[in-house]
Amino acid sequence: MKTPMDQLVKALLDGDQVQAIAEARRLRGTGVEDERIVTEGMEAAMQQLDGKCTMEQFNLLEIMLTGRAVMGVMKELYPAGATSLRTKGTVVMASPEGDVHDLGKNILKVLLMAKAYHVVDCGKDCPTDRLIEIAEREGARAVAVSGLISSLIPQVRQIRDEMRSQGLGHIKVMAGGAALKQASAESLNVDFVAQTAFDGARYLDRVVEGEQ
Ligand code: B12
Repeated sequence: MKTPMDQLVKALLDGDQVQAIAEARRLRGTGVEDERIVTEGMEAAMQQLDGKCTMEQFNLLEIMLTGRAVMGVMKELYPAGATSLRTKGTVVMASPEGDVHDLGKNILKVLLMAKAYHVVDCGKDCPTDRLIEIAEREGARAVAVSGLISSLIPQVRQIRDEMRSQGLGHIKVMAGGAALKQASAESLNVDFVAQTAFDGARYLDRVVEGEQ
């Protein structure tokens, strides 16, 4: 028998945004935490699309419909206006140059905004220079890089050194996304590698509280 979480995954894979939102509401109603809805529902659904998005196989419509349903559920969980006026600090985020994946980054953005961070989103396919320039201009507390393409790891490794050479070593560098989360912070030359968006948010809270 299908569990309520399976029903959410199915609705997402069907690209049925209305049904997905209804399933997410139902899960919440039974006390399931948002974190589980995101990681066991949304991430799991996208994971199942893995085989449909390789160098050889590419089912764009199906992937896009699921992506749209995922963002619909995020809006339901964290509706606009949920952010408080108080801000804990600024986070500048991007997917690195050459990477057009942005669903994970967008989930992180919604989550951080709901947790009272001021987020400046440099978008996808973002050159390192631009990311650093904006981080400096915005007085960022941290930069968040979301990477899903493994060949871009060398680019990610350079971010912290570039920032240090420009006197911006006080800005934390946080990485996440399927290609980066398998690596250690040391090997990526970053301050923190997050397994999930929630993991990243908890790390930022520790930074703000002065524990990291
Ligand atoms: C959806 C998808 C696409 C969509 C992207 C739509 C979009 N707007 O993002 C489209 C169809 C455009 C696409 C394109 C391509 N894709 Co694609 N894609 C995927 C797929 C199926 C799911 C990715 C996803 O959205 N996951 C769901 C999100 C929510 O998960 P997530 O990113 O990990 O994010 C979570 C956490 O990691 C965290 N997080 C994410 N980032 C960050 C950052 C920080 C700082 C923090 C704290 C947290 C955090 O927050 C999220 C919630 O917890 C993956 C398969 C997979 N297993 O990942 C392949 C995959 C990533 N794609 C792949 C490939 C090869 C491609 C293409 C090259 C295909 C092609 N033939 O052209 C192109 C890429 C073009 C380019 N230059 O970027 C490969 C990458 C291989 C590799 N490791 O290098 C994968 C792994 C598929 C595969 N098995 O081959 N893709």
